[in-house]
Amino acid sequence: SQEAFESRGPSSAGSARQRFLVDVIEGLGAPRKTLSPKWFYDRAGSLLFDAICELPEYYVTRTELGIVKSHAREIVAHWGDRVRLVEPGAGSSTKTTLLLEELGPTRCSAYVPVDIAREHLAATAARLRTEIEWLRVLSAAADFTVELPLPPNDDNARTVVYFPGSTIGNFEPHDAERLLARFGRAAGKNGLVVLGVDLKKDPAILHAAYNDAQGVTGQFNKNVLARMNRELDANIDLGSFAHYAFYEPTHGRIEMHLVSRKRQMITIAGRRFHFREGESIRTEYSYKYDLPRSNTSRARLAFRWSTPGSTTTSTSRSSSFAC
Ligand code: AVI
Repeated sequence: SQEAFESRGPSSAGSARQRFLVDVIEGLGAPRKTLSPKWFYDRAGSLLFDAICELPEYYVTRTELGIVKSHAREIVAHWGDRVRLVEPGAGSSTKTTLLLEELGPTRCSAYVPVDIAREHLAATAARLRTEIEWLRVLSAAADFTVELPLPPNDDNARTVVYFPGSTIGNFEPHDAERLLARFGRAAGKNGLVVLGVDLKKDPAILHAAYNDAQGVTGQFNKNVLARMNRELDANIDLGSFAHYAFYEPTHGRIEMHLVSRKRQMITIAGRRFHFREGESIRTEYSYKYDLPRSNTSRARLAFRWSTPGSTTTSTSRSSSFAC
C-alpha cells in the first residue's frame, strides 16, 4: 500500500506562514535578537543542508553514516519483529534507507518521516517509494517541536522514534530533555527512541565544520533572511548581514549568528526592526555532548555505538550513537 498519511491542523501551509511571522516578530523584537533554527528548513534550506552534509569540513553526517553502515544489522536487531520507524525532521532520509533495507519488508510495517518542509518531504517520500518499492511511506508534514502526528498502528508494530544527525544538539538542554520525553511517550510502552548525538571535540574541527571554505553554511544561515523576503514580504539585503559561527566551550555549543554589517532598519510584513552595526540575530545553537561516565545519567541516555575509542553501554528504553 502506498497511501500517504497527512497531518492536518496547525501544519497547513497558511498557518505555517503565520507561525513563521509570529516567531520572527517575537524573535527580532527581543532585546537579544533570535530566530529558531527550524525556520531554515524550507525546500531551499533543506537542499542547502544536504549540501552541508557533503562538505569535507562537516564530519557529522559522514561519521554517523559510517556508524550506521557498519552497525546497521546490530542496530535493528534490537527493534523487534514488526516495526514502524518514525523520523522527526527526516529531511532527505539519507541514512534511514540503510536501516529500512536492513529491516526489510517482513519487519518494516511503515516508515513515517515527519518534517516541517512540506515540499521537501513530498520529494523525499516520492524518491523513497521508487527506491524501495515494498516500503509503505506515511509522511507527515508537521513541526515536530509542536506535534508528532502518528498514523494508526494497524498491525501493532513497535514504534521506533529515530532521531539521528545530532538534531537534538539544536535544542537547549532543558528543551532537549522535554523533547526526548515527548518522543518516549509517542513511542509508547514498548517503543524505542534511537538518538544520534555529536560529541565535544577539538574546537578547531568544530569551528571548521560551521565555517566551510565554500561558504555553504553561510548561505544556509542567510536562507532564513531570504525566506523572510520570499514569504513575509521583507526587504532584507542579504549582503548587509555576515555569517558568524563559533564554538563556545563553556556551554559546549556552536553558536550561529547573522551579524548586521551596518546600522540599518529592515521591514517585515509592514513592521520595522532596527539593527545597530555589529548587532546579531542568533539563529542556531548546536550543542556537543559528552559520553556519560556512568549509566545513571539523568536523561537515561545510553551510548551503544560510537566511533572507536569511546565507551559503550546500554539501557532498555533508549539507544544512541555518537560521533
Ligand atoms: C541539523 N543540525 C544537526 C545541524 C547542526 O550541525 O547543528 C544544522 C547545521 N547548522 C549548520 N551546519 C549544520
